[in-house]
Amino acid sequence: MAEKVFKRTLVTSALPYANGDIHLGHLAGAYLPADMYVRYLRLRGEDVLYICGSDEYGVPITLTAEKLGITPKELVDRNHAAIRDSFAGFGMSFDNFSQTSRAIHTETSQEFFRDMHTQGLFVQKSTEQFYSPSLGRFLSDRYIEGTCPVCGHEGARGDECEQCTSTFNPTDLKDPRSVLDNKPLELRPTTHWFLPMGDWQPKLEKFIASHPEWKDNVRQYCRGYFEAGLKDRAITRDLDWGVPVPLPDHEGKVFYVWFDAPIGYISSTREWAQAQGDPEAWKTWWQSDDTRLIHFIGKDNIFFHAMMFPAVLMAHSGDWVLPENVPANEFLNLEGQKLSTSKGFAVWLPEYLAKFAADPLRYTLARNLPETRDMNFTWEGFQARNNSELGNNFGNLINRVFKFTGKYFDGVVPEWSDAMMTDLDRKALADVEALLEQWAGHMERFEFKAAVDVAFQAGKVGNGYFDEAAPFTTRKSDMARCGHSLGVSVQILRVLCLMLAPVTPFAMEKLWAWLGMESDLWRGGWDEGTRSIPGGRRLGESEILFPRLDDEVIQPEIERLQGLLGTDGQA
Ligand code: B3M
Ligand code: ZN
Repeated sequence: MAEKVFKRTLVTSALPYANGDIHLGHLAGAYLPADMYVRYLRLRGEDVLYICGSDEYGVPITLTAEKLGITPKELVDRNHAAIRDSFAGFGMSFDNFSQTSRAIHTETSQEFFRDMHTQGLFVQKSTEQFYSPSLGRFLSDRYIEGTCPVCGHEGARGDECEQCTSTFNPTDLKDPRSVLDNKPLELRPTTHWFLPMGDWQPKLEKFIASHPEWKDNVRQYCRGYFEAGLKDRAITRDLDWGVPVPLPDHEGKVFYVWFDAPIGYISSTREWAQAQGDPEAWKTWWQSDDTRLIHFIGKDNIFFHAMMFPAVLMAHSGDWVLPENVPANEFLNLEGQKLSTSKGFAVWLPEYLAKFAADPLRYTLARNLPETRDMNFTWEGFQARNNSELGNNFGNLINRVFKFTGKYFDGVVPEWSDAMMTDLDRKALADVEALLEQWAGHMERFEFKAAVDVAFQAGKVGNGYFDEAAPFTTRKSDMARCGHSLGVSVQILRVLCLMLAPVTPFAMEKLWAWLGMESDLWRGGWDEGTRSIPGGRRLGESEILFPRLDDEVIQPEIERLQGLLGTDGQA
């Protein structure tokens, strides 16, 4: 079969839940890899749109708002602004970052419901739902805890068991109680709309089978669900905070967040189109078969992105773009422990950014991405990556080349030429070119950790070359040779700049400018970046790109986290 040709790529990152700040676990899962990918595509001059927004409905929001004595809307607006700002500080380059509590999302998600409802694709069922007499409300899945009906694990949450990964209906739980007050729950009748996922199973199986290139973890998850058989999924809830179900006699009923949230990608694209002054432009991204849609998510969101949302897109009338890939990451641990937001055992992005630059964190996380298994972040590792990799490998090379050129060649790229090439020069240039190609292959295949490793190797090649060509020695004996070696070194920096741009964009935008590049790095900078920089070009004034991080600034961070561990060493 001929490979499909795509004209544009629509990238999404899971909509962060607007119930608190972003932490490192989020970043390593659905955000940094997506941003690196998007930046890579922009570098290559591809047509790409990067869409996100905050996910603002659901019970946790109402509970937090109640605790703070504000309305849910006030809470999500506040959290949305904070999340948006810290993402910006981290260098997330969304084209649009919306909110699911905006009118455009109400409209879009209700339209989806209406379309599917009119086609008769939902079923209505009277069910018994857990009601908390002590709290006076129906409780959603995540506030229900009990004993797993499959493996007997006592802390099973709502509709799935962490221990054995089974999913079920909360009513299957034994000894159900509320996680809010630990009080028992009772079943009360209520009526809801369901999406009969089983009806879509054959199509979904075919769809997933047509993507053998998807990551193993994602395919395995899907297989597990298929084997168990897809069940009806409730898409409405008894709540007052959510998108109202657009049917008569449905007061007090809203969409289940996982029905409306993925549609948020579409609402956010519509909002983007309106801001472009071309309100219909979103259709090119969602309704033409030459769009490549990529959802970046954490592993806990696989079901919704690989099955439920595709089923919704298949079900809605007309042709919609289905995800071409769903690169889901595993989890990031912290100092060898599971993150726990409730216990504060996490590193929050705003706090991080108040003290440190974004690039070293992006780099460290990229080196530790949980692509195929859970990974670990430690502050000591962060310090080491910053000092010995960003600082000593990359920063040092960049610094040496610029300082040397500044001091001995008046900041102008010295003349260098084919005629003067030695084996050493040729090999260094060929090596970085080959690494650049490898790097691009990894980026295309969502292998970001491997890509950054290749960039690191290229830095080593550059340093090795500089040491061996030794312009600091030839300066005294052969100025032409010295200049030539620097000219070659400048080419290595140019290639390094491309490879590091998606991971450390703040520093590389500076380097790009210092190298005197004329094009916009993020609009096809690749073209200029893969052409030689000629002798005679004036370079910019460089500065230290990756300052050292000393123990004084790292130690307090380690201590703060240790202080949160119990005497048993657990968070
Ligand atoms: N809000 C992620 C989460 O909080 C969830 C993602 C929605 S993506 C449409 O687990
Ligand atoms: Zn279980």
